[in-house]
Amino acid sequence: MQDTQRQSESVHAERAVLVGLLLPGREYTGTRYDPLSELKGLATAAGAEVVGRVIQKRNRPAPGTYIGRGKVAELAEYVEDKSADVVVFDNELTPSQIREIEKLVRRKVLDRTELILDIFASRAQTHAARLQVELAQLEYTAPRLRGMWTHLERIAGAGGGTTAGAVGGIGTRGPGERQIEIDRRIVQKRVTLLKEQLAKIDRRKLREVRARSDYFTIGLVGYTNAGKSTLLNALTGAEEMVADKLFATLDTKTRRWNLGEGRAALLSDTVGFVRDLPHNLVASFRATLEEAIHSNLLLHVVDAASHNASSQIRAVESVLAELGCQETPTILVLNKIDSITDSSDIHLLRTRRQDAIEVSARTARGLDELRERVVQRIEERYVRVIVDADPANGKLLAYVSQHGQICAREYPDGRMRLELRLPPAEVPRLVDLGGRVIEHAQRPRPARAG
Ligand SMILES: Nc1nc2c(ncn2[C@@H]2O[C@H](COP(=O)(O)OP(=O)(O)OP(=O)(O)O)[C@@H](O)[C@H]2O)c(=O)[nH]1
Ligand SMILES: [Mg+2]
Repeated sequence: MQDTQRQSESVHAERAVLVGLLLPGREYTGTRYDPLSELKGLATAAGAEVVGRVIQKRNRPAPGTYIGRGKVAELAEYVEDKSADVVVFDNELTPSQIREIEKLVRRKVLDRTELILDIFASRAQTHAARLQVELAQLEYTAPRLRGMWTHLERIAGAGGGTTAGAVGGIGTRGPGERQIEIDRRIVQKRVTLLKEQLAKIDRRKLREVRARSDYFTIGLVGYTNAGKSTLLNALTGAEEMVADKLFATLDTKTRRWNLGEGRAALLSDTVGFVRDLPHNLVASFRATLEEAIHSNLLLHVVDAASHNASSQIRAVESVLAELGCQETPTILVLNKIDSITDSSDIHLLRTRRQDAIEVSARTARGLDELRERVVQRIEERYVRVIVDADPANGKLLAYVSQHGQICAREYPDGRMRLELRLPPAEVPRLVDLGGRVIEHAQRPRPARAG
């Protein structure tokens, strides 16, 4: 019934059993009601059919088999019973744990990181995204390559025509099949090549992002499926792909957002975050996340209808910290306010995060208020200045682009006149650099609805 080579155009619906370990005090972190609900979402996103689940409580992970030998024996029977093809663990496993569990369960075993990498591999559309995913997969898998060899051989042999014999399917997309034939040195070469190519893309991306410094830039960040793309569309009239699936967006899109009164900002969509986002993936996706890293302001979009909103917020905040964005001003945007239920986390968040703003990207509720809040943030940080300078004064221009935004540029009588938004503290520097300040609003104007 199963072929050993996966057809690239078909997503094989493998039968998956999910396994979670509940450690003391860590019970139900991530998911208050169902500790495996997110893993289920991930497995489904990868194209698998979830046919069963096993949860084990232990004081600490067992070094050899993670959930303990006795439990693995039970798992082996359970998996047989359910005719499952693959077992997915809700955490990272060491290569030796994977080998050991596979030996006992006689099925392909994946950990959470491999599953996430696999979804990314199936979603990557552009050249850059493909390179990024391939690098992350190679880096995660290369140290396990030996395990990979024996494991694929063993599984292919051991299965003997049963469903367990399938090689391919989830966890083997992208460079997986290729690795069977090649040796570690070739992988290393490929990793080096990919890194070079990605570094080039990174540099190009950085130039692009820097070139936008005339504008105030805003990054949409948030957990996957929170509604970032929907919000981008609602605010800017764009038509980004929106889908009720995890990681619908892998490439950043930037659109102009009209804030009223002639003001505009650039709004960028980003890849969704997830709890324990694999480190390699964060590193590989730096170019994509560059928009967020260099934004003047972040909108942290939350699915407030979810009962996991609080833990998703924490997960996103930790990825932002990893990217070095802790200092970037952020507005917490509680989205999907149109579909909250009794179990939604919003009730808790309303008291804990009073700075947050409630919106519905779907019904447009709260979007005017969001825009006002953004305008207010911009005006709090920046004053409006009109400055006159020599058109050849490159130093002043460079300084201004780095520290503020140029809103308008005119050339009356061979001079250059700039309308700027600049942090108040930077204004004296304009004079030092040879500019003549014509107009300078001392105090930020109160925000008005645009
Ligand atoms: N009820 C409701 N659903 C929404 C709202 N905003 C977005 N959605 C739905 O949530 C799902 C995910 O929306 P996306 O905009 O694709 O989410 P995203 O954050 O871009 O997701 P990724 O790109 O996968 O990280 C879609 O089914 C949207 O229709 C909202 O305000 N209310
Ligand atoms: Mg999206």
